[in-house]
Amino acid sequence: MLKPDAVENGHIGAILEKITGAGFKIVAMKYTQLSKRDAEAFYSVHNERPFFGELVTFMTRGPIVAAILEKDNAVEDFRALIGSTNPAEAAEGTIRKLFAKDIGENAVHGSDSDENAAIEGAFHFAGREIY
Ligand code: 3AN
Repeated sequence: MLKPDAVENGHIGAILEKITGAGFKIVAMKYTQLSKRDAEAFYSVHNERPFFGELVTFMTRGPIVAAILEKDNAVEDFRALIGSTNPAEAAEGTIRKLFAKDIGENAVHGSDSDENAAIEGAFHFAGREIY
């Protein structure tokens, strides 16, 4: 997902260019906005964390871009491309270093495993929207 901060700041095009330039193929994509219920479900693994309310408020405050990306070693390579969760700790040239403000508003989400990528892809897309 390109998160609400990335959309608000006009970074959709630049971030997608980094993603496709790194060899990822976009197999599904949409511009949408999460409801409170959507965000609570998507981030349910974090529902005991102190920042959960803040995370849900942020993720629902404006539109996002959701996408499914395909590449060999996609999960690991995408996490390398986006950089650390906290942009202050992200490597130079990573998407979060370039486009994110702080650990809460960090521009992009990437799945942390193939299993979660399948769950998260199905959260956003019907089978006929995946090419
Ligand atoms: P990542 O997105 O890099 O996998 P996670 O899974 O540790 O990071 O965190 C999920 C989301 O929760 C992050 N994308 C981030 O926006 C948010 N988050 C993590 N830690 C904090 C924090 N200390 N304060 C506010 N938001 C946080």
